[in-house]
Parts: sequence; C-alpha cells; structure tokens
Amino acid sequence: KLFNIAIVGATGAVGEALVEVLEQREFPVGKLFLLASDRSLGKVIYFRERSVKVQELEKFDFAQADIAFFTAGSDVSKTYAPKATAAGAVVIDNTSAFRLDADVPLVVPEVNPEAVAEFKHRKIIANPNCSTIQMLVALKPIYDAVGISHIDVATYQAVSGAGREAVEELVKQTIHMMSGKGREDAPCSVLPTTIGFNVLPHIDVLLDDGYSGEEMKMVNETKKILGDSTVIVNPTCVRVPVIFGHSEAVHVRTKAAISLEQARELLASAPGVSLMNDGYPTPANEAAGNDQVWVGRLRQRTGDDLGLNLWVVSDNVRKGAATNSVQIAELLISSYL
Ligand code: A2P
Ligand code: 11C
Repeated sequence: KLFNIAIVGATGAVGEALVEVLEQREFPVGKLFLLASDRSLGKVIYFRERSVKVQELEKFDFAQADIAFFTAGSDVSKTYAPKATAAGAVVIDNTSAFRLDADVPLVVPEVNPEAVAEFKHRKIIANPNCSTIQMLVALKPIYDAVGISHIDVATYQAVSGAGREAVEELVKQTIHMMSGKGREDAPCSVLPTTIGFNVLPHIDVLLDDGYSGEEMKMVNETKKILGDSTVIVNPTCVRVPVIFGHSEAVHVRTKAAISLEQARELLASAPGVSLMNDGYPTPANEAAGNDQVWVGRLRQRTGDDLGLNLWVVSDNVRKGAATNSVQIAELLISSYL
C-alpha cells in the first residue's frame, strides 16, 4: 500500500532532510506534495530522481494527503495542522505547537513507541525537540535497568537547529571575519548575537526565571516521554558554531548502582545507539549525515557508583527531526493506517 505524503516546510533544513530520509528508508510514498510559503514558488526538489514542484501551503487541499509532516514553525502548525486533520490527514508535527498537549502523543520510537496509539484523539503526533530525542535514546536502556533520578545536561548545539538561515549566517560571518573584517559589523540577524568564533548560552527565548525555552523543552518533554514526572532534568543549552550535529555532556544519577561494564553492555545493544569505547564521537566526524545516536566518553560518576557521565552526539536534522518523524510514520502505517 502506498501513502500520499505532504511536507509543510519542504524548503527548510528539516524539510529537505525529510525528503532525503523518505527516499533512503524506502517509505511507501504514493504522491509527494512539497509545501512552503509563496517565497518558494517555482522551486523544484528531487525525490527518487524525479523533480517535484514546491506548492504554496495556503492553497493546498490536505484531502489529497494521508500523512502530513509539519516543519515550518509552530505558528504554521497551529494554523494549518487542524485544517489538515479535518481534511483527513494524520499530522506528524516537528514543532513545539502540540508537544505538551495531553491528548497528543510525543514519540521517540526507541523509547515510547506504544504512545503512537494515542494519535486517535486528534490525529496529531508530535516529534520531540532534537536535544531531547538524542538524550533519551541514549538514556532509555539505563533508565529501564536501574532507574534515573537526576539528569544534568549541557548541550553544544549546531546552528542548523535554528534553520537554514542560521546556517547561512554562520557561513557569512565566518567568511566576513576570515577576510580580515571586524566582528562588530559581521552580518547578524537570525541568532541573538554573533555565532562565528563564539558560543551562545541562549537557544529559543530567555524566560523570566532565567531558563531558556530550549532548556524547558528538555525538562518537560523528558517527563512526558518517559511518563515519569519525578525525573529531575537540569539543563544548560548552548549554541556552538557547528553546522550539523548536536552534542551533549550528560551526567545522570541512577536509582540503583550501575557498573561501567553493565552500562557498556546495555548501550552496545541499545536500538539506535552507536557506542564508541575507543576514541569519541564528534558532530562533524561521526554524526552528520547519519541516523545514529553516538555515545562516548562513558564514565562512572566520580565519587560513587550511583551514576554515569556520557557524551552524546547526533545529527539534529536527521535523528533529531526528520528521521524520528519518518520512524513515527513507519509505526503509524504498520499498525494503524
Ligand atoms: P520558505 O522557504 O518558502 O520560506 P527553516 O526551518 O530551515 O528555517 O525552514 C522553514 C520552512 O518553513 C521553509 O520551508 C519555509 O518556507 C517554511 N515556512 C515558513 N513560514 C511559512 C509559512 N507562513 N507558510 C508556509 N511555509 C512556511
Ligand atoms: C535548536 N532544538 O537547536 C532547537 C530546534 O522545538 O523543534 C528545534 C526547535 C523545536 O535550535
């Protein structure tokens, strides 16, 4: 059976990856509808060696689609996802628009695949934030084996997380400064301040309590996905001048003791995880362009055996967004459509 697929935000960083991942995973695509704003009219994107014209979202009739992937920002999802479901499509939403709604499942296929069933309420399934996805793929086997009470995490996030224009901004700033021009007049309009040769502890909005929106996504989404409101997540999220691949220094406190040997065994056989015992993964060398969650620098906590330290790296536009969404679609069609 083939499924007609719409991608809302097809010209963006994640949209482009969605087209690629659908092709690579041989998803049973019937018709493919690529949707974006009127700025993209006339653009053409290749799928299975055929050119597909980008259409305007506003004029699209979602009755033509069985599944609609949304990745054009949460405002677009809030306006158009209900129209898509009313027309009969199931929405897989990559934005934060519905993630915390009680009647919308928030799914990482390696962690809580059973939650997909809850799509029946609103015909929407939410894809978590990229930083949450890779952290939970790595922690799930440890959580199941010995329990986790606390997760302290510092992230090192690529600019592609902020979209195609942020990638262009990093490239332009780097060229500008490498040409001997000053950083004070480097072009800067997408990220909060100059990212070239810099790091910014600011992703999404800064809230009144001092946390950022990105940090609170990690806190709230982790509790919902694990179905555990007691787990304490304590994040600091940082943007670094990397193009693809988020990295995370994750420090967990477990409920029962776990040895390094036991942790290695669990991670070596965990779905979606590539464990490196020699050397360590980096975003550009290991993660960019593939679907694995890479784990390295596995260490026991200093001072006690109630915890572990891990270095977790993954391609944020693939496993952090496009691939995770397509895996959700695979679960959906195998059991429900
Ligand atoms: P467009 O390229 O026409 O602006 P990114 O996350 O890389 O910034 O990409 C955002 C994606 O969302 C792009 O495909 C963009 O299309 C699309 N998009 C943004 N705003 C709208 C809108 N109002 N209607 C339709 N598509 C939108
Ligand atoms: C970033 N994690 O790296 C963000 C991008 O809620 O889906 C994804 C935002 C989201 O900037």
